[in-house]
Formats: sequence, C-alpha cells, structure tokens
Amino acid sequence: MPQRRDFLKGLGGATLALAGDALMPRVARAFGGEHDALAAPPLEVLPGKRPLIRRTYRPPNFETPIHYFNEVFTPNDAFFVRYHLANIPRVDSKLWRLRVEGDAVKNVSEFSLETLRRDFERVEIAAVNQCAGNRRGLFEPRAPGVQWGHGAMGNARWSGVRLGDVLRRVGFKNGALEVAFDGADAPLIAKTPDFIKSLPLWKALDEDTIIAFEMNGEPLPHWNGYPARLVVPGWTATYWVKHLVSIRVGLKPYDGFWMSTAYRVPKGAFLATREFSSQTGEANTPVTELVVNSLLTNVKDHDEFLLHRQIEVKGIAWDGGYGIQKVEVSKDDGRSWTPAELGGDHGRYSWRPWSFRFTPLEKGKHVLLAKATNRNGDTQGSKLILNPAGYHHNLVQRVRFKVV
Ligand SMILES: Nc1nc2c(c(=O)[nH]1)N[C@H]1C(S)=C(S)[C@@H](COP(=O)(O)O)O[C@H]1N2
Ligand SMILES: [Mo]
Repeated sequence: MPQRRDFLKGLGGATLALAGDALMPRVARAFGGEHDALAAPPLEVLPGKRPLIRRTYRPPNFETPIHYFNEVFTPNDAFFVRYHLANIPRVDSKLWRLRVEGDAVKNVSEFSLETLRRDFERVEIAAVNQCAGNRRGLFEPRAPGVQWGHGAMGNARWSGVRLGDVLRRVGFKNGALEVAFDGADAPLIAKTPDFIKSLPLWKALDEDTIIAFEMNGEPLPHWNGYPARLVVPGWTATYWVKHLVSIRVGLKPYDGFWMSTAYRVPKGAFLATREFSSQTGEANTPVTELVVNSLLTNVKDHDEFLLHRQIEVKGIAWDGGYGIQKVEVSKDDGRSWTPAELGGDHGRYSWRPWSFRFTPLEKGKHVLLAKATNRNGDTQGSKLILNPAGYHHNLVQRVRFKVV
C-alpha cells in the first residue's frame, strides 16, 4: 500500500517515551521475553496522532503504548484506532446528518449536529473503550485476527446526548427489538460487508448509552469517530460505532455479518448479567460486557530494580460497570496476595488507578502478579477462557523483573 506509507512516517522503537515513571528506581530497561514482537513493535504516526503501535495499515489498526495508561484519561492523540473497513471519509460536520429510520420508527427523522446539541440534554460519562480482541496476541494457541498487545483500549470522558432521548423523540413502535448503527466508513470492495452493529432496545435506552461528540473536552479526533460516535459504557468497543450516520430501529434481529458471524463467543463462556437474547443462537452469542481486568502500567518484563530501594508499582483495573472491589498483588507467584491501594473513583465505567509499594529485599529474578475483583465477586483467572476469535483476555498478569 505505497500511497499509505507516504504519509505514515516511520519512527524507531527507541522513541517510546518513558513518561510517568521517571522516578522509578530502575537501573536498566530492555525489551525481550516471550512476546518480543508485542513488546517492541514499530511505532508510527497517523496524521493527528502521536506515535502509536502499528498493527496494520489498511484498515488502520494502531494501539496505545502502555505508559499512557499511567494517566487516568488517555490523551486523545494517543488513543488507539481500530477499523474494519479501509474507506474512511473525512466527515464535514456542517454537512453531517444523523438519520433515524427503520420499520419500528414512528417518525423518520434527520438531525444535524446543531439540532442534536440544541434539542437534547448534554451528558458526560467516563468510560473504558476496549476492543473485545485486546490482548489477542497473547492467546496460546494463537487466535486469528489483529494481534493486539495490551493497548487496544483507552479511558476517556465522553460527552454528548443520550441515545434514549433521541429514540423517544422520534418514537418507536411496540415490538421494537433492536437498534442498528451504521457509520460513514465503507468497504473498499463490494464483498466486504459494511460495518453495522446492533444493540438490544433495552441497552439502547440505557441512560448511559450516548451519542458522543466530545472526548476529554475536545471534539472527537477523526480516527475516533468525528463528528459523532456511539458510546456504550460497559460493553466492548465493537458497539461504539464511529462516524455514526444511520440508526435503524427494527422489529427483527439485525442479521448482518458483524452481528451474526463476527464478535461472537461460545454461549455460557463469559458472564453477562443480561443476555442479548435476540442475537443468541444454538452455540454462541454476541460478545457484550467487559470482563474484570487489570494492568500494571509502570513495570514490565525485564525491568531491573535496585535492592533495598522502595518501588511504587502502578496499575489500573476495570470491569463492565459493577465497580472494582479490590486489586491484589503477589510477589511470590500467587502463593500470597496483598491488597493494593485503590486510587480515585471516576465512575463505574471508568478504570480505577491503583498502586502498591514494596522494597525488594532479595537480589535475583522476581515475578509480580496483579489481580482485580469486582463488586460482583468476579475475578481474573490463571487459565485462559479459550474462544475461537480470541476475545476477553483477562488472565492474571505476570511481570518478570530483576533485582540487582
Ligand atoms: N464506523 C466504525 N466504527 C467502529 C469500528 C469500525 O470499524 N467502523 N470498529 C469498532 C471496533 S471493533 C472498535 S474496537 C472500536 C475502536 O474505537 P477507536 O478506534 O475509537 O479506538 O470502534 C468500533 N467502532
Ligand atoms: Mo474491536
């Protein structure tokens, strides 16, 4: 794809900034270990973004380097980018219209950005946007798809209007079942199915599901859905349709490829408080709620620390919106666990920072484990829940470091 390469300036891995952990008593830092390619991938620039980890050019799939997760909210220009389709138009917000239609709609309507802003209450919510396939690259056996490391996610304050307010304004018929969403992006070749996702009516009407125009107080970046995207707090990012242009309220289950074939998990494999029943088949069901998870953000494999010098390990924890109850850390490979200190609570859909201090008393190799538990008592396991497309990786993380 030579024309694409023209504007993608390559940058070496050495430019990876170590912001946020400059005070760590670390003596050396090296890449390596079992996932070399995941740990030290190429960093490249998409227009308007800082250098991100490039997984594919076309469509653009770029992930956020982990050190950015030391901040509660992920900077817009470092936020990950995921597309299924390669024809991504630059939308002119003056010409942009959102059409609400479908066989279950009472009054087919069109909204401009101005009318949406003027006629509906403005709301803001902090929420984690995480690809269902985040960490797929860590699956063993390997799962097909973009080989993401830990950075196909981000946390932001999203602001816009409630989808439910818009749907109630246009009115919907008895028997309305699902609401389907289409963005302005399109496939390059006719045989690729358009990216259309649907939600059950109850989730579309949830007061936290919004049509967002802003992210962290700024207009959405082009690559994250300008001028408007769906935000579905607690659910995987696949439903967070970008460059939203059409909403269809339907009486029947929407049966496009991205619902009926892709983004599905074996029935019963993962917990979700409420089933997406109109899309549930014999063997599988759509991937919906985020599973409880955590990540160490300022320590990684092969870091070296000094004997007798205190370390402050930092991380984040999140789930599908029930809230983090506790995070525990183990320095003895899981034999004993000590609670970490939870940081500020930015709302149930945001991730929660946490920290843990300790002083290494022995030279040599060490393993650090971190494990989050939510208020439902769901926790992270040490055995992967295998599923064909490699979704919902939430294994307890193990970081190997050395004390010198
Ligand atoms: N229009 C459009 N919206 C989309 C997608 C897409 O391909 N096209 N991909 C979805 C998926 S699978 C993910 S993980 C998120 C990623 O959001 P981001 O690119 O803003 O990080 O966008 C979602 N919304
Ligand atoms: Mo995704």
